[in-house]
Amino acid sequence: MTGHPHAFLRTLSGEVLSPPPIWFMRQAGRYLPEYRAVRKEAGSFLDLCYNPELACEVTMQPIRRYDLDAAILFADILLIPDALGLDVWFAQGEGPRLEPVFAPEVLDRLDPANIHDRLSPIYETVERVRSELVPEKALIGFAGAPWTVATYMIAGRGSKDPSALRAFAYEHEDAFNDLIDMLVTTTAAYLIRQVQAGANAVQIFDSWASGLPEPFFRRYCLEPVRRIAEMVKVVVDVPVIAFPRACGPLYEDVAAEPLFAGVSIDTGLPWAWAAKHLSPHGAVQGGLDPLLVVQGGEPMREAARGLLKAFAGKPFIFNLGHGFVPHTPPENVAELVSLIRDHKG
Ligand code: 1CP
Repeated sequence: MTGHPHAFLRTLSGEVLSPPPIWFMRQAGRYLPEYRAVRKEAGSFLDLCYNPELACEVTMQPIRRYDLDAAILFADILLIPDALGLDVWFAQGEGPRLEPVFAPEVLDRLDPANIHDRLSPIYETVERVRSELVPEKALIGFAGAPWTVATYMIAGRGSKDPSALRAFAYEHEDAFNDLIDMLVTTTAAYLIRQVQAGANAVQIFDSWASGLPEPFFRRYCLEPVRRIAEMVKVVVDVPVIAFPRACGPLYEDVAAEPLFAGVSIDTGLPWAWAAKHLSPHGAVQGGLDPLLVVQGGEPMREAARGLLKAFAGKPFIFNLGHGFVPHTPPENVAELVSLIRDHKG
């Protein structure tokens, strides 16, 4: 069964739809056999990101399989450091690696002036996807939030212990502020180009926004993302979704920011709290534990029904609290989608 036309964008403008629109973080990726086949053909992960034909193909795969309401551009948050001139590579089975910014001097080498030279294939992917996708479905552009991208740049990889990164920010405050500013400007320019190429909304992923002191969160997570939204909206008129993963009660301040049409909630945020404190400010997206989809069966169905109930009567976009993991069975995803589509609320 298909969803409502334009359901994703309508929900972001405050409309309440039942069933709600559906898309999933990491809906394209290793859990799909058709993705693994294209990934093999492409060579490295970065080769895939920078190949418009193949990146368009993997963006479309989950739409064809599940008839979701929105496609998300296939790319990665680390393309910005790559375009700035930092060495970025993806070690097989180990996740991303970057040349670490161990000293502020490394930042002097970065070149924000020419990022579009490197990123132009991404804009071509957006154009291709937009022309393949039916008009009733949305295309989501995205980028990483400055804080999250900075954590990878400083640590040289995904970081289990973000305290070392705060130490860098405190110790080299001027250099760190310059880095955040550079990421704000380049990310806004990157998102504007994605929208001009055909993206209908943008999401900003702040995956490492948890566990920060409140003033630090406001200064380095909320404020830079707010500035990006402001810069984007001066040029193009699209809804912006913020995903400050696991920031707890600070979600309320993020949701209250009028520049964000919606917020994406993580796996740990209580749904009743979110419905009460976030929904009055706009659309809420997300929430389902991606590991329940690995498991499937009644626990998955029960959680999905609970999530629909928690946000009944509110503008809500069905999604996960974080991305699918590689061992997710695709048939569980199919079952989840049909359960939501058949829901009468
Ligand atoms: O081997 C492979 O094929 C690479 C696996 C993979 C994929 C499929 C990576 C490496 N990135 C992606 C695509 C990707 N990354 C998308 C595409 C669209 C979709 O959702 O379908 C998006 C939106 C991202 C965003 C991204 N990359 C984030 C933010 C969301 C999140 O998961 O928190 C982050 C933190 C990254 C960094 C990154 N890139 C790849 C991996 C495995 C990671 C995370 C590693 C870590 O936990 O540190």
